[in-house]
Amino acid sequence: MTADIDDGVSQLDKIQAMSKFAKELQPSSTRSRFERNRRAIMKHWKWILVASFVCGVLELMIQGGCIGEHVSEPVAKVGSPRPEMVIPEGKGYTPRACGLDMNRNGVIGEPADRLVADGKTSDPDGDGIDEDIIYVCSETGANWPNDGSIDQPVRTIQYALEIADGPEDGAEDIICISGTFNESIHLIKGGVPGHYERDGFQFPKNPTMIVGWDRDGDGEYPPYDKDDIAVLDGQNRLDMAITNRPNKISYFELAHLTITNYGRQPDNVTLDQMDRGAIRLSGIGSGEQSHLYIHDVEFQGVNKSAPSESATIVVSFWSRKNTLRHVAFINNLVNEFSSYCFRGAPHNGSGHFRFQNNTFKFYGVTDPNLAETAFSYAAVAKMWSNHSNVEYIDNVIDGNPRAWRPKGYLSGIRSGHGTENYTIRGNVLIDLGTPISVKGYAGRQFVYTHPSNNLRIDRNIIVNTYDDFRKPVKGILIMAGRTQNATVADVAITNNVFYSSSEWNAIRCHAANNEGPQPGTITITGNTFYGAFDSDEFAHIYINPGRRKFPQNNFVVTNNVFANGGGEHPNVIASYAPSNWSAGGNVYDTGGFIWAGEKIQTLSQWQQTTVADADSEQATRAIENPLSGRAPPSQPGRTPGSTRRRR
Ligand SMILES: [Ca+2]
Ligand SMILES: [Ca+2]
Ligand SMILES: [Ca+2]
Ligand SMILES: [Ca+2]
Repeated sequence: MTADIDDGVSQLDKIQAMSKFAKELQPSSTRSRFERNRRAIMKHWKWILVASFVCGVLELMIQGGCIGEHVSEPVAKVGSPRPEMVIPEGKGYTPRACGLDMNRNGVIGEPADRLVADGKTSDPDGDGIDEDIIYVCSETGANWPNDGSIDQPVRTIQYALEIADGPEDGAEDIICISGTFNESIHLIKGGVPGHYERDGFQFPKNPTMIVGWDRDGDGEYPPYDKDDIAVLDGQNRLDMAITNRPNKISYFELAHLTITNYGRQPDNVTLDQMDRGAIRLSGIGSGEQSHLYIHDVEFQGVNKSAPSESATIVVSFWSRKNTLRHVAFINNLVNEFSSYCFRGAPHNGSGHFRFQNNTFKFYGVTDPNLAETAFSYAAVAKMWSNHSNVEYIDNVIDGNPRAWRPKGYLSGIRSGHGTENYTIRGNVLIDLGTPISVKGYAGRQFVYTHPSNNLRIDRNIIVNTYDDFRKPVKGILIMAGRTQNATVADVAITNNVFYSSSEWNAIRCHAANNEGPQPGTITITGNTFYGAFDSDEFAHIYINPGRRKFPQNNFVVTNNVFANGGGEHPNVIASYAPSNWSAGGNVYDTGGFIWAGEKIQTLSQWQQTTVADADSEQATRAIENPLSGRAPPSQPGRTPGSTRRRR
């Protein structure tokens, strides 16, 4: 935490610059716009009535066929158009010629890393052992009697996996693919055990690989190199591209190809559980699968427009009683998917998962005749159970709601019950109903050995520009539980930027339980908040334990900037008075507060009531949408106009 705050020194200038810049470019805040609209309505109400009446008559005439075509279909509400957004550099997926680190030296894309699938190199990782390289071409290849050599490529990926001899000979099997394949494949044999470390993560050293073939030999791989084709196409009739279910292998790397048009068919009732999507990483039963690495893959239209269901998952972590360890998903595009991208309950001891530099874009159901549940409960990631050490770093998640109009919860990253040590850092989350949430309790059927704990949410940019979600938007949601083990303990929310052009709760905290003192601390430090509010139900920070008996009492709220674009509404709403409330160094909007249900109008009253925030100030700040392209690209908040910082 200290490091985060120290880093803030350099960030101070940025936020000051941003606030100043924002004032110049955005002289009229949403708040004054509301006021202008209200005054305009008061002034011209008679004319508005007349106009409404004329419009109503015209509409009746149109519907009755008096004017133009008869329109029988209801016209969908379009809502506000999406403003232009600029994604900061270094966030999300970037197509690249080579994302491989074949010589395992921690540097990606060197000349020495581009020898795999080049059609000639027999020892592409340079370890002195010739790998078992099998070439597959969907057009010119032929299965038996071809042997998969460069001169005799086989035709299908599944056949290549069948003739691969596995790890026992000490040479890993590398399948190089060229062409378009309409296959559902299952993995058969894993790689040679062993790993190497890069950026603090264990990657497989000698994995079984399925990799796009650099067929033109220029050192550039598909899908970046458009001259090389490597596509698995399910043609909207195949359920899954790659499954690890039957054999549950370890040491596997999938790279440089496209997976498209799998899953999705809504009426296929013959599907087995959790098998609709692109990849399933594990199976049922027992055991451990480790060192699974997926990178530089473009997932296009997997489960696109499929109804929301728990079995509809792009990359399934479903692993009943299995342990999954060292799973990395780096620099991939998941474009236009529905329901879940990652979902499952990685079993006890599972962990170190890394999701880094991926871009996710939702595209859910659009058939208005489907039940409301078909539009609900989608998430990029929903994982629960006793696993630990999960990182989401520099991803871009786009809810894309204007394209498909979600009705229910639309989530980014969900951390379920029993999870520990989650790091959610540097991500850009756009137009999601619940961008980030953490849960401690999920029903009586589960056993709880400890609370969900140590969630770090740092340096993310959370933006909402969609005003038509059915449920109020919550930037970060912390949920309640039943017991001290079935709840949420430590959560640190630091250096993030929250921005919504419609009303929301940037942080909504229900942390509490029914058994005894609530464990942990909620820390909210160094963030910038901008919210438009239309009522006292909404605030930047909303704290309410509901009916739970033991609410969270430990809060640290320091060095944040709160800007309120929507009127005289609260900065903070607390339905009770947390007994250990430590706050300071904040800049609050002039909108006031609610504490233990009582409205507080001024900062001095707030300071007296909470016995905190002595060095905070109350001021109006104009905050720019951080993705507008006009604001500095990265700008965690912190004490603008003041050098006072609290440690
Ligand atoms: Ca390298
Ligand atoms: Ca080798
Ligand atoms: Ca082998
Ligand atoms: Ca190439």
